[in-house]
Amino acid sequence: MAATKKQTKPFDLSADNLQQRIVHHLRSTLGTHENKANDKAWWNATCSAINELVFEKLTDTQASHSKQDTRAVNYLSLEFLMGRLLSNNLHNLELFGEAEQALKALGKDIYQVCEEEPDMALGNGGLGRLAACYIDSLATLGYPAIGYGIHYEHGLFRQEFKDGHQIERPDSWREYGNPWEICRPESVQEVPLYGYVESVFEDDGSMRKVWHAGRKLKGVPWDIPIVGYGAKLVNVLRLWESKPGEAFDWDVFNAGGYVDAQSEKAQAETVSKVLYPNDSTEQGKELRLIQQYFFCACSVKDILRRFKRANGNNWDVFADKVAIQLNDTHPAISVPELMRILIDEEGLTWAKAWDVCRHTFAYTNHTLLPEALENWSVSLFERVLPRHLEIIYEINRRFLETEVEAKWPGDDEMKRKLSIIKEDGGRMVRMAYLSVVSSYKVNGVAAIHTRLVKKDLFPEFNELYLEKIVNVTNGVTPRRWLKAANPELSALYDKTVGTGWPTQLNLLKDALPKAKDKKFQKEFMAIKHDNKLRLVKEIKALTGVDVSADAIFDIQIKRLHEYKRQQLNLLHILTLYRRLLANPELDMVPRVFIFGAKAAPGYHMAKQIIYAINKVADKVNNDPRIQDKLKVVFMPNYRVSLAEKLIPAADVSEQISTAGLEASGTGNMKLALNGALTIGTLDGANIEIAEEVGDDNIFIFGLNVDQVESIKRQGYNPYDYYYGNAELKAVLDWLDSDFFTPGHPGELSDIKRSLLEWGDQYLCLADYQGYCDAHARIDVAYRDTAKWAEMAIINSACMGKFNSDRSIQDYVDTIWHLKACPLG
Ligand code: GPU
Repeated sequence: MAATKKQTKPFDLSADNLQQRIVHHLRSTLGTHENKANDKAWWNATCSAINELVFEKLTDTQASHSKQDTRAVNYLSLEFLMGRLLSNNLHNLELFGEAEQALKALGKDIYQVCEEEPDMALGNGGLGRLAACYIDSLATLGYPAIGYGIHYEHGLFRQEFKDGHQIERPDSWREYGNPWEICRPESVQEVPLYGYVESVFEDDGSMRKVWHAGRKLKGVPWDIPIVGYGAKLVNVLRLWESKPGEAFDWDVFNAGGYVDAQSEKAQAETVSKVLYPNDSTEQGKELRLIQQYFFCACSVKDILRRFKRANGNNWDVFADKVAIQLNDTHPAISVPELMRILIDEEGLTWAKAWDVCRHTFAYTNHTLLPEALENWSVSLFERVLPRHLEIIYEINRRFLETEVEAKWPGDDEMKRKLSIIKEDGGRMVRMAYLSVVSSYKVNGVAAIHTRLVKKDLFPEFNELYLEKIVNVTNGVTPRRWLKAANPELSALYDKTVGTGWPTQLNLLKDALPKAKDKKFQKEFMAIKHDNKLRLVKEIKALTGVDVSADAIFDIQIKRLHEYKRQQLNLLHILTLYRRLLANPELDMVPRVFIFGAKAAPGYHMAKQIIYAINKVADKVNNDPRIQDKLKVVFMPNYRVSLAEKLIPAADVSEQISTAGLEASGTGNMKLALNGALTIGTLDGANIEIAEEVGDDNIFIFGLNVDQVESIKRQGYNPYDYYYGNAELKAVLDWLDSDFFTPGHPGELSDIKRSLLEWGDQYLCLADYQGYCDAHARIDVAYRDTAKWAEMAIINSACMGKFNSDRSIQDYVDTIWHLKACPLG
C-alpha cells in the first residue's frame, strides 16, 4: 500500500476536485450553466456533488450493518426538525473549507448559497429538534440506527405578521424537489385502516382474529442520509409518504361505516399532508390518530422485514437485534401493532409476543403538562383501529389482573387508577400508561423532570416497576450549534483547546484558565460583537428596526406558550419603559429584547401575547423620548435556520418557565454554549446548567418546584401581588388602555385578565419582582465588561455535559445497549 499516512478526513478531496464536481452537476444534473445559474441552482448542484459522496458511504454502511447484524435502535418520532442540511453535511464530512473555496473560485459565496436551502421544518419545537440532534449523534458515534417519521408535504407553517397579528402560511419545503432524499419504491408498505374484526375458528378448535380493513393506504419511504461528524457511517432517516392503496373494497368500506365526501385519493394523501402545529397539546383529531398509526404501521413492518431477512422467524433473538424508542407517546400505537402482527400474522402466543414487546420498546416522556398527555377516545379507536383496541383491552386486562393484583391485592381503586382505559368522563385510552406498561425503560429528559415523572406523573408505576424509570438529560449537537452556527468562536476554540471539541465537548473546559485573561476575553467578546453586528443587519432586513450592537441582546426564542412565560418578559419590558418615560435620563445599559416564537394557530392566548409584544414594540421602537435605551424586536418565522443566526449573537438567554413545567429545554444549552448568560428559573435543564457553570455565573430567580407546589396548595391569589406592587399594578393597568393600540382600548386586556381574573395559572405575578430584580443584576453585571466576558466564557466552556453525544451514550448504556459499528 502506498498510503502510509493516516487519513483523518472522511474524503481526501481538494477544492479543485469539488469545484469540478459542482460544475458537472450544474451542467448535467440541472441542465444549466455557470453563466446563467441562479443561487438555487448553485445550491442544488453543491448538494448533488456532496450527495455523491454521502451515498457511497450510505451503501457501505448498509452492507456493513447487514453483515454485522448487531442491535440497532429505531427512533420513532412524529417530528424531526432537521433545519438545513448542506452546511451541516459539509461540516460533518469536513469539507466545508474546500466547498467554500470551490464556490469562491466560481464566484459564489458559500453562506449565500446555503441560504437558498429551505428549512426542513418537520417538527414543532424542542421535541422535534431533539430527535434531529439525536440522529446526528447516533451517526457520529457510529451506532446503527434508523429514524422513522412522516414525510409531511407541509412542515410547520410559515409565520407572517399582519398589523401585529400572526398569520399562518403553508410551508412548502419541497415544492421544487429536495436533493437530499431518495425514494425507495422497493420498500413500500401497505397500511390497513377501519373495517371490522372477524373471529375465525380453526378445525383444531383454536381461534384466530382476522382484521378486514375498510381502507388501505400505501406508505412510500423517502430516505434522508444522516452523515455523522467525521462520517464514520451514514445512517438514514426514513420518512413515510401516504398514497392510496392498490386494492380497495367498497363493500367493506361501507360496512365499516366510514363515509366521507372527498375522493379516496385525496383522503389517502391527506394523511401525510401536514404537520399538526401544536406543541405540547393534543386535540384528539381522527386524522392525527391515522397519521400516528400510518407511520407506526409502516415502520414496524419495515423493522420486521429487515429482521426476517437476517433472522427468519427466530423471534427469540428479536429484542437482541431491535430496540424501538418511542419519542413521547405519539408512536405508542406501534406496541399493539407489533403485538397484532406477531399474534395474528406470525402465529405467536400472546405470552411470547408480549415478551418480545417488553424487551423491545422504550419510551421517553417529554412533559408533565396534563393537556399534552395523549388520551384517545375509545369510540374513535374502535372505528379506526378495531383490532388494536381489542389488543389494548387484553394488555390492560392482564396488567390489572396479574401485575396490579399481585402488588395491591384486592385494591379496586388502584386498578381504576392505573387502568390503561380511563372510565370516568368518557372512555379514553391513556397512551402514557400503555407506553409505561409496554416498555422496558421509561425516561425523563432532565434530572428534575425525571424526579417529577416518578413522584407526580407515574408514582404507582414507579413503585410497581422498580428501576424502570431512568433519567437521560437532553443534549444538543455541538456541530450544528457551535461549529456551523458560530464559525468565529469555533476557530477561537480550535486555536485554544485544539480541534477535538466538536465530539469531545468537555475539552472546552481547557479554555477556563483563560477566562480571566484580558486578551482572551477581548477575542471572545469581539466575536460576540461581530455576531451581533450580523444580527443587527438581519433585524433591519426582517423587521425594519434599527438596533445597536452595543446594547445587551436579550433573547427569548422558543414556542409561544403561557408556561414558557413570554408574557412575564413583556411585563418586565413594560416596567422598564414606564421607568424610562418617568425618567428619560435613567441610567441603564441599552437593551434589545428579541423574541422568536410561533403560536399554535388555535391557541388564542398565545396569539394575544404575540400581538401584544408586537404592539409594544411599535410604540417603544418609535418613541424618541427613551433615546434608544430600549428596543423590542419580534423576529418573524422563527425556525432552525433563524435560531442559528440569533443564538451566536445573544448576551442574555431567557429561560423563565414556571418551575416544574419545562421538562428540560434545549435552547438554554445552545445559548449558553455560545456565550449567553441565562436568566432563568430552577426548572428543567436550567438546574443542571447552573450546576455546571456555578451559581455566580447564572441569574436564577423565582419560585422553585417545591415553592410552586406549596403556593398552589395554599391557594394562590394573584391579586395579592397586584395590589401589593405598585409598578406591577401600573403595567397591568396599562394593558387596559389604548396606549399601545391607539383607538382600540382593551385589545390587550385578555393578557391582564389571564393574569388576574383567570387565576394566573403560571404564577407570573408571583415571580414578577424576582424577575425584575434579576434583570437589575444583569444591568449591573454587564457594566463590568471584564467580569461579563469571564462569565460568558465560563458558560460556554462548561457546556460539555450538554453534548447530545453524551445523551446518546447514556441511552446506549442504560437503555439500548448498542455496539458501535463504524465503517473500517
Ligand atoms: N416538548 Br410533549 C415539545 O417540544 N413538544 C411536545 O409535544 C412535548 C415536549 C419539549 C419540552 O417542552 C421541552 O422541555 C424539552 O426540552 C423537549 O421537548 C425535548 O425533550
